[in-house]
Amino acid sequence: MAEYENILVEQEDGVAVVRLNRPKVLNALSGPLMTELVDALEGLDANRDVRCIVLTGNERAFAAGADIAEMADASAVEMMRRNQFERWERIRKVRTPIIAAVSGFALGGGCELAMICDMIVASESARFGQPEILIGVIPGAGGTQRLTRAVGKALAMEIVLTGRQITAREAHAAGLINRVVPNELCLESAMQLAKEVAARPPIAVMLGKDAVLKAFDTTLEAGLDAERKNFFLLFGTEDRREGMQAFLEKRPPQWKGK
Ligand code: CO8
Repeated sequence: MAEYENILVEQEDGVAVVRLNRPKVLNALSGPLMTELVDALEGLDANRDVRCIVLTGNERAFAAGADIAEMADASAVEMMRRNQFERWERIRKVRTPIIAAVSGFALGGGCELAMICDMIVASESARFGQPEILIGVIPGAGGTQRLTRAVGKALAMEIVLTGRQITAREAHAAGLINRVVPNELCLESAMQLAKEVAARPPIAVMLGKDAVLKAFDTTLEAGLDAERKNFFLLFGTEDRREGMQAFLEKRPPQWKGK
């Protein structure tokens, strides 16, 4: 596996754990960190032994946003030239499910990174927010869109326009995250969920993720059309035959990923 400076990558039973690792700056998402993250995620996505990915930080921070030091003197043209959002588009195209395990701060780009994941498990200590307004900008990596779709206009508007952080419980009540767990169980709980996903037939998992994401990208008609095509496609897999046969024979299925 590649050697990285800003992230750590491990693998265990079909689940890969990617840990953001710039603790001194609360995992601020610098250009080099994002480059490594995209490289790692794409590598894991291409690895058939990896069925689910957990993305995490440390106890104090998942990530406190883009690296402000990197942007402080940048002009509009310079920011445009950096084309940093191309990396975010590449994360969006990862087909393997990604679960964020969030403790501490998930702010700005950190909140956006959690939201680009497919599920979020959070510690009681987690704080979500889009504080860009407090430094004179607005979210730039999908925050105004994904947050609004997840929690609705009223709360999204408040978070984006005031910069207020919300607690894990508030995020859970608003539908932003899957579950809130005691601090010490966050990674374990995300791993448990990841192992459950990893134990399911992989092609169906991939096409299920693809279809759910279509609900964000398209009209209902186009989304239903995509869902149906994925559904039909699964009838071409060996795992589909095995799943139904195993049910009828009252035995556990053996998935092959074919
Ligand atoms: N960028 C750079 N350094 C950071 C960042 C950051 N986002 N966040 C924290 N740090 C650094 C601090 O400067 C400090 O460094 P040092 O020890 O050298 O002074 C260290 O991390 C610890 O931070 P604090 O001392 O501030 O810790 P506190 O516990 O007092 O406060 C907070 C924690 C509240 C999280 C505070 O650090 C903070 O407000 N951070 C900034 C949060 C923020 O504004 N995030 C949004 C940034 S803009 C953005 O994300 C736009 C995204 C668009 C696209 C993304 C592209 C990647």
